[in-house]
Amino acid sequence: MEAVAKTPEREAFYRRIDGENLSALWNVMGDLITPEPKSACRPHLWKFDAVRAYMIEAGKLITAKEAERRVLILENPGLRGQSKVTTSLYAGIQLVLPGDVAPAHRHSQSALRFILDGKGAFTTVAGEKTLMAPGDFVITPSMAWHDHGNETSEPMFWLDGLDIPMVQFFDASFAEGSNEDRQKITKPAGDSFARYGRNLLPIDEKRSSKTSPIFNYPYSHSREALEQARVREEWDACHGLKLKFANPETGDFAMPTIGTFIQLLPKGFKTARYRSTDATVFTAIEGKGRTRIGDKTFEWGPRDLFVVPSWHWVTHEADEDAVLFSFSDRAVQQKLDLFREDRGNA
Ligand code: GTQ
Repeated sequence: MEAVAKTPEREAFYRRIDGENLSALWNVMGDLITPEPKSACRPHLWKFDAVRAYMIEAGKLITAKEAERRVLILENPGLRGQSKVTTSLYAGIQLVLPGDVAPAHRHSQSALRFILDGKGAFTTVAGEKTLMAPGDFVITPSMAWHDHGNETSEPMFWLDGLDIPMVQFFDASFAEGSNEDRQKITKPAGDSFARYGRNLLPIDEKRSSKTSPIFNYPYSHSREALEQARVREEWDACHGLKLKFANPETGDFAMPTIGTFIQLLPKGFKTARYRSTDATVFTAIEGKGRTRIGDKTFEWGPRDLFVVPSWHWVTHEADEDAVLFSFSDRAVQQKLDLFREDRGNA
């Protein structure tokens, strides 16, 4: 849209109304209502090994207890200083060292963990403790008590994804700490999965939470699902083979505010171009390849992380069998009738 011409009379008028906390729509219309998404969010890739080295340094500088959470935030280069990986989402890398206690707290923000490195550290969520391994997708629902620890002899690194900017946008943040570093464990290990993860659901149960009752989706299961489906060789041109993590009670996304996905790109596969309105954070679990986002190409291997902004054309190419985990705000956009995608001609 073309800028409205300036005249001395108009300028004087703008100054007068400015004092009354008023402004003229016709000067800002084109920035507010754009013909297609225009985002400050930029494509970017973080090499895990580089982040890992800084995390080890952070591990010597501060305990998990003092930090509350020992996390380095992945800041989108177009959104620096805002603790955002995309306009609506937060991402960070968390390190839990042997003996660490990340004390119990709870907050309105929902969190996902995607385990990158290390095996056997735990998180306790709403009274159930779960041990985690690489590729596991773990959920902390809104307002659920959670504390993390590591009783193994090796460090654990995971990707944190939270809806912090969304909650900030709505001014809806509540948080509290606990007097106990570790919450009481009130449920046997595996309880949630046994009740909800086996295509069985407790009858007559009134759950009000919109978050999946399964809070650890183990990688062994995700990988097996991909491997089983691959034998049919029915590849999606844009995605290879892509599955969403689902809430078994509703079939909706596992989290109310964040959509999470796992996808297999077989060796040599090159996807057709695709774009969507949900800016997406990706990390590789297995394999290596490259992703083209707009006019930039990023080479990735295991544990590297990259972000695709809204409405940027993206193609992936795998040099060997590759598995990608990703998350976005699609869960919200779809509920609000805002989600759009474009499969090119595929
Ligand atoms: O583990 O509870 O990356 O509360 C940011 C905020 C992790 C957590 C983050 C959090 C957490």
